Amino acid sequence: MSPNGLDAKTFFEREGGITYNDFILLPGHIDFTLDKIGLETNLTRNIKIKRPVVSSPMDTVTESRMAISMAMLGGIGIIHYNNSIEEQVKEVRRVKRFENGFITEPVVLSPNHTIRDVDTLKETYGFSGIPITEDGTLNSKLIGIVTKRDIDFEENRTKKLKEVMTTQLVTAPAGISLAEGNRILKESKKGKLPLVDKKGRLVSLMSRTDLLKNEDFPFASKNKDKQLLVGAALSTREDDKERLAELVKAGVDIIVIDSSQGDSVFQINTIKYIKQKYPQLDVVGGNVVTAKQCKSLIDAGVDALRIGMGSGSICITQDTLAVGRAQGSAVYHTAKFSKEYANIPVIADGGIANIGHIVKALSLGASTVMMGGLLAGTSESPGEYFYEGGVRVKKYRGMASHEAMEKGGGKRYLSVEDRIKVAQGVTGTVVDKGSAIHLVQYLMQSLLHSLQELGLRNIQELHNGLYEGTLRFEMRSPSAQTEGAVHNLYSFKEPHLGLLRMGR
Ligand code: CPR
Repeated sequence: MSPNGLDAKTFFEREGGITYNDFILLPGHIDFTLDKIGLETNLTRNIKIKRPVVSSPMDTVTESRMAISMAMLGGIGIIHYNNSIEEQVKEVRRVKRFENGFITEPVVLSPNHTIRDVDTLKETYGFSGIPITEDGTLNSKLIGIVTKRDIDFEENRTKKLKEVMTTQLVTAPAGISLAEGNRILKESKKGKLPLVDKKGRLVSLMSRTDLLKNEDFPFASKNKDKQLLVGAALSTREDDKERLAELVKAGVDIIVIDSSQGDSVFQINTIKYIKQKYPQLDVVGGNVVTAKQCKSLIDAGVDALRIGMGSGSICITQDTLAVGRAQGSAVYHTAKFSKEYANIPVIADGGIANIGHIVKALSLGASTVMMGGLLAGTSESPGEYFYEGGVRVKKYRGMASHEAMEKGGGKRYLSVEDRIKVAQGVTGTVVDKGSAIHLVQYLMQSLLHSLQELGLRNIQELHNGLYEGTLRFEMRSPSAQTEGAVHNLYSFKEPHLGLLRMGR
């Protein structure tokens, strides 16, 4: 065995069925500080993002809240399609309309609503400053605002809002910067700052309570109009052409064709259709795990490929169908082929169970990683928290679990017409992980440290090292894996989430 490990070619040609846990990267030489490291990468052939992370189109992972957080951090979220066209489009629109610090969908009332209406809203939303527009909708002329002070001591709750609202308003023109808005809010000493267009119509709102929460997001993924980037999943079914048209109208930036086995005539036809009808739209094909599958989809015109079959944490494909591939081998071979054949980036999808797996996926040639389970259970993932055995959890389920298919998720598997549906995933729970913003920031900081240990300044250098043979790999025996994990402890706390784990 070589004293300095093996180059990737030797390593992956010698062994098949390599998973992320089966290998370790050997350290490089450090001659720079952390601030010299960049994480910019190609999401697709045409779209670059500053952080190599993507949230999976699953109905317990990505709707607008997750997609907004991911894009703010420099990654991207893919909105799932286990819903109606209207619902999916609404989620895409929410991301496109989002502006940090601005409430783009404020609750609005009309002058003829009553104080009781405000009381009802307060019960549901728990806030008090409500803008009043001529007809009670957004984009109508702003004529007042009703705050707590206007209605607190009013005994007659049936009184119309026009009798109590404040009409001396401090407003600002829509389009101002966050910093400018914050300055006006502070100076005005008001709780809310309505933003209006040239005709005085309400466009959005800023809130004092959000002031402190407005963090700076220097890496945010945005298009030229400063809108956040967002992707959406699509099936290969004929009736999804209508869904596609609506998603395009809503401004979606990339389409991810969601299929467990991407190398099918259905997918090839869908890719060709999209590329011909919407040539400006980037399409991610998949999922694939072999070079041959990649070739089919690249020839059809994809702009990126999604890699993984059976490695997802909720997935039972490999046990059920005996088809798939260990994720390490899948990523290495597909990334190498796609780069050499057409310089198409690949997304390592599924099986990212810890921070190290992100580094490993990238070190095998992936340009980005897609995560489901790691992001499930954050406050931005869809679904409510509940307690299981005293632990606060959220539901996380496979898109072809029986439960998700019942809601319409059978689209991912070409078995929609089947009378008996074979599940390829399970429904489970994951622990409360707090905010995805903080979690992903932690993951990205770890990634910087990891690149530094490898002596590499960016993902491009990592890939160069991979293909030039300077990045060195070594197999981990089962006992090496035990040694590399926490061991000989009765219990311990995980560093980031602070979760108590039983020792090994
Ligand atoms: P984890 O990040 O949880 O390991 O894996 C998420 C990925 O699992 C998804 O992005 C998707 O590719 C895959 N996936 C989702 N539902 C699945 C079912 Cl039911 N079966 C197999 N794979 C699934």
